[in-house]
Amino acid sequence: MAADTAFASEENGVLKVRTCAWSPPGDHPVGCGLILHVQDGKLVKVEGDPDHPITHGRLCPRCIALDEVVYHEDRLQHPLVRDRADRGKNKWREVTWDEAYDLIEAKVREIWDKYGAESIFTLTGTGRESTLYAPVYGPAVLNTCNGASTYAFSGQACYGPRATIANYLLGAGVPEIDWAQYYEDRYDHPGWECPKYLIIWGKDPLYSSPDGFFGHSIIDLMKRGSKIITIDPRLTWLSSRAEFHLQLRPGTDAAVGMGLLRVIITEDLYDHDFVEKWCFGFDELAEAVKEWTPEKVQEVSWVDAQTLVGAARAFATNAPSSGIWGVALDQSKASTQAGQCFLAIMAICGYLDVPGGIAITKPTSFIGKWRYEMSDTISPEMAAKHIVDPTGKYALFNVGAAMGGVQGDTLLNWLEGMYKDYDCYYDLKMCWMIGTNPLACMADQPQRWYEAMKPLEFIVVQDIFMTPTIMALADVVLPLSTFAEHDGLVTPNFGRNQHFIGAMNKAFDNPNTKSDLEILIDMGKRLRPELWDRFESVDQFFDEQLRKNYDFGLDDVRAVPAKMAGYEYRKYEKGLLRPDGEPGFDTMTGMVELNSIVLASYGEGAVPYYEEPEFSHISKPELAEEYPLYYTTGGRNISMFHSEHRQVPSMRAMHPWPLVTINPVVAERYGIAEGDWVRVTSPQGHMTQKAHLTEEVNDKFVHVEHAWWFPEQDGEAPNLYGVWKANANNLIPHESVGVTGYGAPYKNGICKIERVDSLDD
Ligand SMILES: Nc1nc2c(c(=O)[nH]1)N[C@H]1C(S)=C(S)[C@@H](COP(=O)(O)OP(=O)(O)OC[C@H]3O[C@@H](n4cnc5c(=O)[nH]c(N)nc54)[C@H](O)[C@@H]3O)O[C@H]1N2
Ligand SMILES: Nc1nc2c(c(=O)[nH]1)N[C@H]1C(S)=C(S)[C@@H](COP(=O)(O)OP(=O)(O)OC[C@H]3O[C@@H](n4cnc5c(=O)[nH]c(N)nc54)[C@H](O)[C@@H]3O)O[C@H]1N2
Ligand code: SF4
Ligand SMILES: [Mo]
Repeated sequence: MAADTAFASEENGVLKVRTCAWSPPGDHPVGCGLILHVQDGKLVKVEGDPDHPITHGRLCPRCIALDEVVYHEDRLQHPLVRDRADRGKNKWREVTWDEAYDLIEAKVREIWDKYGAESIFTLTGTGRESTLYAPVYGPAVLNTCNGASTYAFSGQACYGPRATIANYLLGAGVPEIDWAQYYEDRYDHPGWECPKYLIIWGKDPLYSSPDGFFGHSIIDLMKRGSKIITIDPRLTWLSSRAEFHLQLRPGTDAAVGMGLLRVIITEDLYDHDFVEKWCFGFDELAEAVKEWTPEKVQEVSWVDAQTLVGAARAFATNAPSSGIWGVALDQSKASTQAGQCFLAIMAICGYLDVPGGIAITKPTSFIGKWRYEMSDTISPEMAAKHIVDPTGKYALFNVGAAMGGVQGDTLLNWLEGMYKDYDCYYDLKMCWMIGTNPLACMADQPQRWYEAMKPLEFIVVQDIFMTPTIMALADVVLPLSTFAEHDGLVTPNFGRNQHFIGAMNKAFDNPNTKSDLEILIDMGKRLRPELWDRFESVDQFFDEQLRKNYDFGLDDVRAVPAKMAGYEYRKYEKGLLRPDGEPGFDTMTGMVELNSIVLASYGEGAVPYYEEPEFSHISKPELAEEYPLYYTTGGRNISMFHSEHRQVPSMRAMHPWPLVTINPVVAERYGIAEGDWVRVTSPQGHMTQKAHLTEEVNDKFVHVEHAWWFPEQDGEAPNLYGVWKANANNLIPHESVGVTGYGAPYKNGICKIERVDSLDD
């Protein structure tokens, strides 16, 4: 590492390298500014970069503990291989990179010849850095139709639903609050206004900083006067400071959304001018929400009628206001309807694309474009073999959803052999996992996934640590470099609403490890040289992608803490959203589609409607007698990113055990005290976590943490680091998804609880 670059300087033998964080270790593309202090080639200190225009030096504990990850004794430092017969056993052999690559290449060629490339699939996870490159491994390296963005995820219950709905209804990328994120001078930017109210719906951004949204900016906005409306079953920190907390029954978001819309419409609080000029289908929407009186909403969702009315009035009559919708909306069968409500509220109040409102951009990014080009490299005959549900379900996935990929429930059914009698069926033989640990975190019914993946002939995974999934299933493991050990670029919101581009600058070497992009290029050259031979280095790759799309290159991005995107308001009036340059939105009608012809064409409702969650006291009253409580799962905590950080000492010290949060009144009813082990059972399965008694949850539901495993326990099968014991996804039903195939109930179901003696009960 040279000190004479725009992003590094040396002081008293300490090299200070400016960089933007992403992953590994896991994170979303917030791209927080860091100064990494390096002495004798070793990371000695992590500091926030005060000049970074978004984070201004602020960091959360996971980045501060970066050295504990980099130098952890369990860190994977060599490629590992194991005989297929030894899956589940700790019988790894260290090999060189070339040996690992030779083995993978030979096996892929054998599978291509024997079974066809369609028998290979890739799996990936949430928006880590790998998210930019993982979708390319399938089509452009392995030559398969079953690659791009395939997840072991029932209902693809994260981001895909929201991205798709935004695409169809607004013709735009993923909407964000206008938190002045596009400007160097941020909150001082001329013309920017502070939102008066913020609806924070099914999201807890202070802990999650999701997709590129710097969660702490909510506090910045509150300090500048923004008032808060939360829609959340839990009394979160933000709910406790909110003007209105709509404490709903998990999974009833569409009812609350229609209730809010009804108040705004019947009390004539909406923006007539915007609705007349720019919205399609207002009358149909008004008709659809008519029956959702505050009283009816209260009956269905348990949200107090007066709180609902107050929130709707405050939000609609205080322009500009804004809002964000979180993963809780994706994680219910009714994700589409809830999303329709969110976007309709923002649209009819006139808050789209105005200062202090909802920021929208075209869903394009330079890396995204490259990704789509590279995904287009399979033959039409191969593309025709793409796995879809042969019974004709999930029509949207048959034509390609916004994020592509094989629908998660369909994939499990396919692996389990459910479609064996259909002409289109073929056996799957190989899987490559890039940035996912499905048995611990992503997969519903994880033990079914485990059994279904076992017969595969060959499984490759890349990671920084051993995981339960790797121990259970992998044949080859490739060790990854952390973001401090490689070069990269950070693209907030994955290019679907990108407020800056940040340079991730390598601060020190770890020669035994590689990044996702380096592995991609290496394997691409071996397996499809015609696509990859022209890439000589990672720097050349980034520079080329940038220059194709902007008037600057890699050095220009590296020269600044963050290259800001700038923003133009009211693009729909100026012809800046549509490819034809006409005013309006980039939808079929040129308007915001409150009545969605596209959704209707996929068998969905054109306007929102309410459907009970599949497992509730209303839809299954008899079952609910046995399972009298609701559960929700997976609220994020600051020291862990999904299944990661369990082996990082200071992060684990902050959160030593998986916690099920229970209201003290309920706990007393079941004889449960703080710290007791509690078994939670749903109609689908059970798991055990430690009781934490708190009024964050009311007396009708509990909150269960997700993605727990125990790196300190025996890793070999059947224990697999205790991955089945506290696994929230044992509770989640398979194929309880929306009409389009999107949305699954990871955050709403029914359960019973009991005190048990240990984690093993
Ligand atoms: N019950 C319940 N389950 C849930 C959720 C919930 O709320 N409740 N949330 C769901 C959601 S929203 C999501 S998105 C999924 C997430 O699920 P996944 O994305 O599968 O997350 P992890 O299980 O943590 O697996 C990621 C693995 O990638 C490794 N890794 C980290 N950084 C990188 C990188 O840059 N490149 C590569 N190649 N690997 C990396 C990590 O070490 C880790 O082992 O979980 C879902 N599971
Ligand atoms: N530290 C950390 N950060 C993360 C992650 C992580 O694992 N750790 N994961 C990343 C990923 S992949 C994602 S998708 C984002 C997610 O980040 P967020 O969108 O903020 O999601 P969660 O924290 O899972 O849940 C948000 C809120 O939804 C509430 N909720 C639960 N059920 C319902 C419901 O039925 N309706 C409504 N309206 N609310 C409900 C929960 O109580 C919680 O407060 O975070 C990302 N950031
Ligand atoms: S949000 Fe936290 S963990 Fe993520 S990059 Fe920023 S400081 Fe690091
Ligand atoms: Mo997610």
